[in-house]
Order: sequence, then structure tokens, then C-alpha cells
Amino acid sequence: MALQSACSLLPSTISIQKEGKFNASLKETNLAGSSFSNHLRADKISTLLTIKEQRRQKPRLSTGIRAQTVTATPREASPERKKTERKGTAVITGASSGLGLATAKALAETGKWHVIMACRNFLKAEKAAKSVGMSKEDYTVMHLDLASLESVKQFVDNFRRTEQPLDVLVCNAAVYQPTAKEPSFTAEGFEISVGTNHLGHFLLSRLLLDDLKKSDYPSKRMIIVGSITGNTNTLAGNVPPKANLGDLRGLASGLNGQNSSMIDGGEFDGAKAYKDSKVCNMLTMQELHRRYHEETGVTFASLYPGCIATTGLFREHIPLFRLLFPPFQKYITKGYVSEEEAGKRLAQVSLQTPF
Ligand code: NDP
Ligand code: PMR
Repeated sequence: MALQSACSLLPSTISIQKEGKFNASLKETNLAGSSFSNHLRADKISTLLTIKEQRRQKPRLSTGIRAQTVTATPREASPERKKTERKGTAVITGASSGLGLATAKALAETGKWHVIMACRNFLKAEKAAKSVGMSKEDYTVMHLDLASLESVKQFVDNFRRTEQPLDVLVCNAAVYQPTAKEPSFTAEGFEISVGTNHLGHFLLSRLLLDDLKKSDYPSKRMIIVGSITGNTNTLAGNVPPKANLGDLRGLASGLNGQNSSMIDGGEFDGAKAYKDSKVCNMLTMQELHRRYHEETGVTFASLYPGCIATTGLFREHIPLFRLLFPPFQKYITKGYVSEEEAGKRLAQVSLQTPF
């Protein structure tokens, strides 16, 4: 059952298998390239950068955004061409802290968006929204636990019951377990990092695609948060353990710890599982765009927001890491970005509008 759902949920990653070994060599790009491995290039997945597109249209856009798989085509009407009066509705997963919260705030502050904060901890999300000064009418908290596919389905049902349109979906939530010695598992028994970050979002994206398709908003978007650490052609991506999906044998065997809990079938490594999950996130958006953009008018993209070294993502890392990581990123790699700035970047990419 678990294997069946893993396979049926993963057309994009399974399709990579037929191309042979996939080494997660996503190109990290700075407002530029967006190609994946040569295998995928051979598969004729061609992408253009939305941000590039945006810069053509709106030269004032920040140049600091790094993106892996942002795509755009002429089919998407620009906000200038097609105006709509109603407020847009954006769902953001994991909006209870860090980047998700900063993005929710940035969207709400435009006055043009209602944000559905899709969170596993209702109270924490409510408190977080209040703490950043979001007004009640600009957001709704709805329960979503991405570590349970049942909860994902329930969330979609609940969202549909509200009868709101869906214009933008931001897949932001993630877990990172760099110090875990043993794997832990989602409700359906998948290793938790890939289960939450990839499989949970994969199901959510597939289900909500129908809702996005129905939206009459000028710019319909599905954005996922990627990471430079999944790109092995960058310095950051070469810090061990490197992302590597191998031939997907662990995924094919259920990712449930019986054979392996890693996608490539190897020994459990929490940091690698996270990086693998980010590769899957980025590939999913690229493949969804290739398959569904023409038919749905939805733009699918992924974004690396910069290194937000202060967020709760590193809560399970050793204390010394948490102490040294922010100054290391600020003063040595210069890859550091504040939560607020990263939130603005993600909001801009989600709306295709600089503000
Ligand atoms: P945070 O830990 O602050 O935020 C992660 C969010 O995900 C939290 O709101 C958390 O909820 C939520 N979450 C975790 N598990 C689940 C679950 N099972 N169901 C629903 N929500 C869940 O980290 P960041 O803000 O840094 O991370 C946001 C995104 O940015 C992630 O996708 C991460 O991979 C990406 N990213 C981060 C970088 C960085 O430097 N920080 C760099 C590159 C990418 P709760 O509040 O309940 O814990
Ligand atoms: Mg990395 C150019 C340099 C660069 C950038 C932009 C990052 C981003 N990192 C860089 C370099 C290095 N890092 C180097 C040279 C080292 C060895 C000292 C290093 C180490 C390191 C560790 C141990 N870096 C890390 C970790 C983590 O645990 C973080 C991680 O991989 O989380 C998955 C991380 C990160 N470095 C980054 C970014 C953005 C992260 C967090 C990635 C994410 O949240 O997705």
C-alpha cells in the first residue's frame, strides 16, 4: 500500500529513473540558468526563468533572488493586461515561523491577498500571525500536517468547503533532522524528511492543481522552496553529505526503513534525506510545469531564497552549529539573508509582482 502510494505519487521522479542514475546536479543559478541534469535536458525539459521574464517587464525587481526552476511562458497574462478587482487567495504551508511567516506577512501587507496559513500547530500559527501584526481579515489558519497524507486530503476538503478560489500555492514547510541517528516516519510510514517535504507537498500540489486551474486570477502560481544545498554544482551543494537520488531503489522499496529509508537505498543520513527531498521538490515543479502549464495556465516554479540562517529549521542542529552558522553565512559565505528579505523574495516570486 505504502509502495503503491509512493509510486503513484511520484510520476516525475519515477520518470527520471528510466534515464538512469540521477546525481542531483541541479544548476544553482543567480537569476539565470534553470536547467537540470543532462538527463533531463535530453528529456526536452526546457525552462525560462520567470525572474528573467520579470526583469524584462519590471526592471526594478531585486537582483538578489536565486532561483532554480522558475518558468514562465507568454500564456500567462500579465497583471497589466488583465486586471482583477477581487483579493487573491494564497495558501502557504508552514506559515507559523521563519520564511513562511515572513511571506504570509509580506503578502498580507499588500492588502490584495488573503493568506491561508496551512499549519500543523494551529495555536502557534495564530500567535505567530499576531506577533507580526497581521490583521484578522487578511489571514485564516487551517490545519495541515504534511507528515500525514490523510491530513493533506483533509486540508484540501476543508479548503474546498470554504468555497474560496485558489490563486497561489506556496509549498514552504520543511523539516531538517541533521543529527538524527535513526530515521523517523510519517503517519503512512515514509521517512519523515522526504515524507513531509516532498511526498506531503507532492500530494497537496496534485490535489490543489484542480483548484488552481479553476482560478480566474491573472497570474496563477505554484511555488516550492528549493535549496542550494541540493545543487551539487555549487560549493554549498558539495558540502557532505551530498544530495543523490541514485537509481531511486530506496524510494521504490517504500522508504519505510525495512530495506532503506533513503531514496537511493543507502544508509540513513538525516542531512542527506533533507537535501534529497529538496532535489525532489525542485524536480517536481519543473516536471509539473512541463506537464501541466499549457493545459492549466499555472506557472510552477521553485526558489532558493538565500541562507536564512536564523530560522527554526536548524532547531535540531547542535548548539555550536546554531551559534556559528549565522555569522559564518553573514561574514564568510555572504549567503545570509534575513527572514524579512527572504519573505519578500518569496512573495514577489509567488505574485510575479515586485512591491
Ligand atoms: P522553519 O523551521 O522556521 O519553518 C518550517 C515550517 O514548516 C514551520 O512552520 C513548521 O511548523 C512547518 N512544518 C514542519 N513540519 C510540518 C508538517 N509536518 N506539517 C506542516 N508544517 C510543517 O524553517 P524555514 O523558514 O527556514 O524553512 C522554510 C523553507 O525554506 C523550507 O522549505 C526550507 O527547506 C527552505 N529553506 C530554508 C533555508 C534556510 O536557510 N533557512 C535555505 C533554503 C531553503 P512548526 O512551526 O509547527 O514547526
Ligand atoms: Mg552551507 C558559498 C557558500 C555557501 C552557501 C551559500 C551555503 C548555504 N553554504 C555555503 C558553504 C558552506 N557550508 C561551507 C564551505 C561549509 C563547510 C564549512 C558549509 C557547511 C554547512 C553545514 C554544516 N552549510 C550548511 C550546513 C547545514 O547544516 C545547512 C544545511 O545543509 O541544511 C540543509 C547548511 C546550509 N548552507 C547554506 C544553506 C542555505 C544551508 C541551509 C540549507 C537549507 O536550509 O536548505
